[in-house]
Amino acid sequence: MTNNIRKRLAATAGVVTLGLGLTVNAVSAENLDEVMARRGLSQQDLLAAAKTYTPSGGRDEFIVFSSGGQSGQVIVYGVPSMRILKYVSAFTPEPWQGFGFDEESKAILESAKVDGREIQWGDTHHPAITETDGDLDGEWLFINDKSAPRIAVISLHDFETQQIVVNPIMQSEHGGAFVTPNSEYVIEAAQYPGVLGRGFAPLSEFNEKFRGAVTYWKFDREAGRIQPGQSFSLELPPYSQDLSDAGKGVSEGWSFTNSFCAERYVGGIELGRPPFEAGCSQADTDFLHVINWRKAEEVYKAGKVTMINDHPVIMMDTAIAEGLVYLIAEPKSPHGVDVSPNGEYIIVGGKLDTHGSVYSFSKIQAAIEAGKFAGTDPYGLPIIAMEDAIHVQVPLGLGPLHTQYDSRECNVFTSLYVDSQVVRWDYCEGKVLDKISIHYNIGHLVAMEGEGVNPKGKYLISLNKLAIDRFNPVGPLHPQNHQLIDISGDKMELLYDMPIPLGEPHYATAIAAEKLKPLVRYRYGTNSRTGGKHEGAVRPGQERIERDGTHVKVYMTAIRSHFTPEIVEVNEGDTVEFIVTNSERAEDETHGFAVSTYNVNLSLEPGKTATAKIVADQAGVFSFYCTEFCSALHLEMTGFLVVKPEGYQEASAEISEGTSYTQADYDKQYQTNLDTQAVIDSVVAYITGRNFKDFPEVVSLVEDAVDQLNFAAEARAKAEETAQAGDWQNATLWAGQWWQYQVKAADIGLRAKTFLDEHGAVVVE
Ligand code: CUK
Ligand code: CUA
Repeated sequence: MTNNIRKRLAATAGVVTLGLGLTVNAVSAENLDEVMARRGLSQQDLLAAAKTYTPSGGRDEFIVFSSGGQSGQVIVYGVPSMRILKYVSAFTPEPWQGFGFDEESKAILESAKVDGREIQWGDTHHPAITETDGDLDGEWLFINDKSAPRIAVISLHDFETQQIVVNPIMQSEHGGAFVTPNSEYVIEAAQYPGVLGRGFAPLSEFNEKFRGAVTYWKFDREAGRIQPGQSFSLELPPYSQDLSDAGKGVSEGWSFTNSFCAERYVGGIELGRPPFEAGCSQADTDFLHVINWRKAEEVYKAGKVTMINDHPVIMMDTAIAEGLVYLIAEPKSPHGVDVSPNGEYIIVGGKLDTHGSVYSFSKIQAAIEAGKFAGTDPYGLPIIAMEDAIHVQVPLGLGPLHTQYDSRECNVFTSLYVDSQVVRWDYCEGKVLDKISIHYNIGHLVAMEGEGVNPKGKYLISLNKLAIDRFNPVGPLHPQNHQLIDISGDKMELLYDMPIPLGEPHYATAIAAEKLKPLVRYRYGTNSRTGGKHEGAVRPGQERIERDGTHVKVYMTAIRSHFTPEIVEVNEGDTVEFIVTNSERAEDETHGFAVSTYNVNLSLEPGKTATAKIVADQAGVFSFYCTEFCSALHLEMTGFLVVKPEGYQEASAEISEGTSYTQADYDKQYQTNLDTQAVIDSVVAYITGRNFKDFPEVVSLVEDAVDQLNFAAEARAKAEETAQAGDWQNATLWAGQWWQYQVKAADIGLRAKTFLDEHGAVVVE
C-alpha cells in the first residue's frame, strides 16, 4: 500500500511538472452502426437511449421521491437517467445510514411505536413534498405508512427522517400524505374502519361503533415538525376512505377524500358468506367526501370537539350542523382523486368503472349554496347528486386508477390498471387523445410536478404492479418496474424500464432538481436526526473518556484515518456510549463506526455527531472500525474496546508491540517526508497559480488540505521533539503520522487539480 501511494505521488509530481491533464483512449473503434447490429438495437432504441443516457458527471433534470412500499423507505432517483440515488429510511432500520442503530434515530423509531408496540416495518404509499402557493418547494417530504397509521417527516436538506407521528385514533390509514397548498396541514385519511381510538366493539355493531376519519396534521414550517397539539380530525362514516387530495386555487380550503365499500360489508367467507371483494363491490357507487377544512379548523379552534386519546375529533353531528362534510356519489370502487392545477376540477377513477369522472368544484359549491341535496346517508351527511357535480365523464378504458396533470392545458394522464395502459385525455373537452401500453398493470403514475399548480410535463413514469418478463429472472419474487415515458410530443413514447428491488412503490412525486438545495456537509457537531446541535460533539483535542459509576461516555472524533481515542477500556457490565463526531470538512468523507459483536454501525457524514450505546455485558476484546472506505489507510482506521472480565487484575500496564524502530528508521522516514513535501509544494503551486477561488468546490478542498498540512506540522513537531530525546520508537511513528497527513493533503490536492483541469481553470498572475 505504501508503495502504491509513493507511486501515486510520483505520478502526481510528473503530471504537475509536465502539465499533462488529459489522456485519449484510442482503443474503442466500433462505430454506432456496428454496436446497433451487435446488440440488435433499432433506431427507436437509439433515440430512447439518447434521451435517457446521462454521461459521467451529468445531472438529472428531475428528482423522483418514490414510496418504497413494504421496505418502509423512500426511493430517490433521477429523471431521465432513472439512476437510483438514495434510499431514505423512514419506518425501518437501515444500517448503511445508521438509521435505527444510532441513539438519535432510535429515539425517532421509539416515538413511532403504536400503543407501545414496536413496528418493524412500514407500508409506504404516498410521498408529498411541501408546497408554497401550491407549487412544490422541495423543503420537506412526508410519507405515510398504511400498515400502522403513521406519517414520517423527512428533511430535504439532508434527506433524513426527523419525525414520525402516530395517528391517535385510526387503526389503519391510506389517504396520506397530501399537503394543503401552503403546507399548513398534512392530510391523512383512514382506510379500513375501526373503533376510533383503536378500541373494541363486536362486528355486529359495525354500523354503530366503527368509523372512518380524516386527520389534519398541523405542519410548522419554521420548526420542520408536525405539531400534534395543533392537529385535529373529523369523524367519518365507516366507508373505507381511500385517497385524498387538497383543493387549491378556487378550491383552496377544501379537501377531497374518496372511499370504497360504502356498502359497509364486514366479510365472513368462512361463515359461508360472500367474501369482502363481493360485498364491497355490489353497489354502483361509493362516496367522494368533500370537506371544508378551513371551516373545520375554526370549529376545532372553537373547541367543538370530542377528545379521543387526547386528540380533538369533530364528530359527525357537529360536522353536519356546521356544514363541514358533503358526500357525492362516485363510480363503483373509486381509487384516485386528483385536483387540477387551477383547483376547479377533481378527477376520480373508478376501478370497476371505465370512466374518468371530472367533478366541477363550482358546481359542487353551487349545490351546497343552494342547499340542493339528493338526500342524506345513513349517518345524516348531505349527499350531492352526481349530475349536479359532474363536469364530464369520459370513457377511458378498463380500470382507471390515478391521474396526473400535464403542462399542456386540459391534458391529463390516467393509469388503466386492467388494460395495462396509460391514457392521455382532455378533461375540459372530454376526449381521449392517445394511449400507450405498459408492462404490466400500472398502479400510480407520476408526471413531473404533476400534482402541483405548475406541472412541468416532459416525462411520465408508470409505476407498474407486475414486471413478468421484463428483466433477467431472479426467482419467483420479481422486481417492480418503473417505466419512463416521453410525453413531450403528441404520441407518448416508452423510453426506459427501471427495476426496483426493494418493495412495491405506490405513488411517487417528482420535482425539478434545481428546486432542491441539499447540504454538502453538516455544520460541525450536528445531530442529523434533529437538525440541531449535538451536545456531545467534540473538536479534535477535546476527546475524552468520562466515567460515572458504571456509565462510560467516550467523546470521540473520526478523521482520515483514525479514531481518537483508539483504546477504550471498560468493565464487564458497564454501559458504554460512543459519541462520535466526524471532524472532516471534506465533501463525501463519511466514516462509519462499527463495533464487532455489539450490533453497532454508525454513519458519520462530515460534521455529524452520532451515538452508539451498548451494554458491555460480554467480556472480551472487540475491534471497532470504520465501515466506509474513506482513505488509503481506511483498514487501519480501527481501535479496541477492551471489556475486562469482572474481578480482572492487570499484571502490567505496558503495551507490548510487534516492531521496534531505530534512528536509521527515523532518518529514512524523515527523508521521505521531505521528498513528499516537495511534491505537495508543486501541487500547491499548480493550484494557486490558477483561478481556484472561482470554484467553491476547490476552495473547500484547499481548506481541507490546509487542515491536513497543519496536522502534519503538529506531528512533525512531535517527531522532532521525541527524536531530540532519543526516543527513536515514538519519533519514527510520529514521523510516519506526519507522512500520513501529507498523503491526505496530496490526495486532496490532486482532486482539486483534476477539478480545475476539468472545469477550465485559467492561469493567473
Ligand atoms: S394506492 Cu397503490 S396503486 Cu396506496 Cu395510492 Cu393506488
Ligand atoms: Cu474512515 Cu474508513
